[in-house]
Amino acid sequence: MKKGIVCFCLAGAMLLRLSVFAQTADKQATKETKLLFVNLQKQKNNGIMFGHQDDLAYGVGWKYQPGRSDVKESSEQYPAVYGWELGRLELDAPVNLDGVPFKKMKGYIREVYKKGSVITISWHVNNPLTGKTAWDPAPGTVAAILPGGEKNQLYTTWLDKVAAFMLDLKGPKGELIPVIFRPFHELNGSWFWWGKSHCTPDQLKQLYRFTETYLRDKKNVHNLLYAYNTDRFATEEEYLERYPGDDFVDVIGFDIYQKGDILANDPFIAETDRSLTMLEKIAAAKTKIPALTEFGYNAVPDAAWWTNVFARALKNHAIAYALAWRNAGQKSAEETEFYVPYKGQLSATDFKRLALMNQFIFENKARKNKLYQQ
Ligand code: BMA
Repeated sequence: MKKGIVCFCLAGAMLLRLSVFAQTADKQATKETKLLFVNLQKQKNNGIMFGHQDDLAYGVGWKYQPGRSDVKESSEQYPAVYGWELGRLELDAPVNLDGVPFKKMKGYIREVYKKGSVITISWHVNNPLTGKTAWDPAPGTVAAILPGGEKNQLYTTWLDKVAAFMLDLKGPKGELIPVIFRPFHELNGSWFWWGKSHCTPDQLKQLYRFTETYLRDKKNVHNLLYAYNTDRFATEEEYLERYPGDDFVDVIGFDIYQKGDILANDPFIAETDRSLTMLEKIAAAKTKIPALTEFGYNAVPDAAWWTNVFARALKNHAIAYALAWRNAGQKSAEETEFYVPYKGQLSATDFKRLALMNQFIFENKARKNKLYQQ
């Protein structure tokens, strides 16, 4: 090949790489954050990373025992994605709304980053207008925290705490650890104060943009990828109704849970499959990363659910990851909550089969993908 052509090709390749880099919502994102974005885009075609909320902190029947993980104990492998939750950080509480100490959480985050796994963080933020929980849908809350609103100042002090948390996450070389931040999740439902019935699409978009701009430009937080995420949805229009814009989003996803007995298997497969098809179409058009941001079937009461239902629902899809919700265990005399099997649970053998499928990526394979490197 002639020298001129070589130069031309090299310049082209560099431009192409830069243009891919430029797609993170935060144009000043750290090198590792931009690399995570680019690498997740590529990796989604080679398997779906399996994730679990609060995985290392507790499981069914245990809490804070080093090395333990229900995913590891039932499948023999650790997850590739770890979900954590900031609710109550805004109140300066030492533990989050599910009792996880923020100090321990930071330790787990540093530990899994070193192993090459991915971190995503949600925020069931209290209602800034009433001081009650995220599930207090007092009318006018979103309007009250937008600029000019009576609680805007309070809300920014809460964002200061989120910023301090994110900026305290550092890797071995002092580099900031990239996090997929997922605020205002399930925003087309009406159970949270930022939900559909409690604000207009425009107000939600403004809230999302304000939050991101504040963290990025006022607080200099540059280690975040932003995840926009709905609950179940029926059409692309519904999905995008409250989308804050391509310049504010890196990951797009939705949350879906199977409910009822195993007769609900087929509808769950069909709906998940259909929704993922819509999600991938939107992600491709916008060059965003598609992910299943939360899923689960509480107490997994079907021995073959993992390979027969979950793997089938995701079979024709190229998404970056799927995050199972938390293994809270026995919450009260009447209520148990867990979404991945513990050792010996009814679906554990089948879950182990899932962890061996090429379709899924657990910690060992994720490490080889070197998601934070060029
Ligand atoms: C919900 C439940 C709650 C928990 C909340 C925030 O879905 O698991 O018990 O407090 O998520 O993590």
